[in-house]
Amino acid sequence: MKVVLSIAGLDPNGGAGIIADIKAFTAFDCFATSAITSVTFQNTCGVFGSISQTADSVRQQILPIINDIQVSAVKTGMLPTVEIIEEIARIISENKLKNIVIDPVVRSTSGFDLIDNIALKSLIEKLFPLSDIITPNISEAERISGIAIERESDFAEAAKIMQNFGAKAVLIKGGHFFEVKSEKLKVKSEDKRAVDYLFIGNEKYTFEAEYIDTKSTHGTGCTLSSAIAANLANGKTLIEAVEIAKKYITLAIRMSPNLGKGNPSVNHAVKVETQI
Ligand code: PXL
Repeated sequence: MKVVLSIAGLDPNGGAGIIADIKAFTAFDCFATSAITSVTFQNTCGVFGSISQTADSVRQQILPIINDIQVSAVKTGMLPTVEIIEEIARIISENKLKNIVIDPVVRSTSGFDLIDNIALKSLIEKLFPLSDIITPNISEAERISGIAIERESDFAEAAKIMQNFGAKAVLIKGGHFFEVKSEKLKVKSEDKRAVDYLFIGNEKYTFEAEYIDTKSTHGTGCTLSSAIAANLANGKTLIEAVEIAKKYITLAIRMSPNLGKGNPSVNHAVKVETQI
């Protein structure tokens, strides 16, 4: 059984952050381990605050795990401070950890800043060069690259900038893009597609799925990046891992238990076929 480590924030409401990651790892038969970077206070209606851990606390959570068992993949989520980011970069390098999935979490759907600008700069400089893949959504890709993503060619331009920051591969989750674009073009709801673009070197791979018209999307980003990490741990190639993770997140959204008055969480426990 492969071990995956999530280094992320705690969303006690169970939809995003570490709890989402643990459930996603488990859905792919991986053994979940975790280190908490921040305790957030939230429900499906919003994020009301957070208290960050120190770099020392994060290190003291991670080292006993990696000194004891072999970790096959690492996923990072909410990394709120420069000191935590620098510590994680040091731990990844010194211990030669493999299959590094960086979800550059910037802001919650409800508009709460999960990282400040100085920490984001450090995340780009210190962690992108250590990553096997980064998984920004459109607004994260725009903030990191400085490119306004308004048409399809903008994805490649933004990805190139992020690759130049050191990311080996870039997955830009474009579901929102088609939502916005289709508003403008007045595309019927059933014609919308949820499209993600993966850039590796000069190659672009497109992953399409049905667009599910729902507000039950809390935890989508965390869950997708964790599914990629779990599949890398299980020996899938990056392209296979993204393809399986995309199928999984589509089903997880469709099967949401619809709990809560705001944006209900996805259902991380769904199972998908992993034979490609
Ligand atoms: O989806 C981004 C995210 C990541 N990590 C934690 C969060 C959120 C959004 O709310 O709370 C802990």
